[in-house]
Amino acid sequence: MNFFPESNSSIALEIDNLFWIITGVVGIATVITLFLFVYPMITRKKKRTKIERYMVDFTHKHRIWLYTGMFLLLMGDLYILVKEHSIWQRVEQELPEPDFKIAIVGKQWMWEIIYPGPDGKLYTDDDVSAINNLHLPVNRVIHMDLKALDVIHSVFLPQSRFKQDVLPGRTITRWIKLNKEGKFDITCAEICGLGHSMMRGNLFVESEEEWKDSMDKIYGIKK
Ligand SMILES: [Cu+2]
Repeated sequence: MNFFPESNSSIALEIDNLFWIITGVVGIATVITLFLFVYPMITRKKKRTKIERYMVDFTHKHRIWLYTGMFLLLMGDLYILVKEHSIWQRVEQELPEPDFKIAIVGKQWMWEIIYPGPDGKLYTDDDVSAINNLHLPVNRVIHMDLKALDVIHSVFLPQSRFKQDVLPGRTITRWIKLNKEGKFDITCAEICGLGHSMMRGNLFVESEEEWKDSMDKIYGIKK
């Protein structure tokens, strides 16, 4: 059984593994926490005076369990931190040299994709924009300048395990490398108004030739 949607990016499998690690650690932490609550309750002194009923009556044994439990919870947290660090470092902190650069602007209620135009440079006069359809080449490092025009949106590429909130007035540059050709989803993961559910786009991951053809069409170049 597949719990996740199919994956198409270089980091997807690691993110999925991280999901299971966190789910496992948090699951164990839940059991430990419940035990620490319930165990002192069922093993406490049965006959208590009125004052004792309002007191925490930890015995030495309870205390040992409590400290052991707290230690295990702390170790669980540290384990998650260690496991996620290298992925997070690569995904969020590093920006490998790009092969291609685009911008995505979220607005009520669509995604505007800005392509650099035939000169290959973003933010020049020949930039071309398209709505909701993003064409990218497979196995290339892509830089995406992510922005919002009006309210907070969130660029979510479920199959790429990529999600980034976008805020008006800010440009956030992230990178992605896609490793499977096909048609995938772009959605908004932040409630952004009445038309939020209409903010669906398509991500087309294409081979080098197909992608060049798509770009020529977008740029209106006739062959
Ligand atoms: Cu939105």
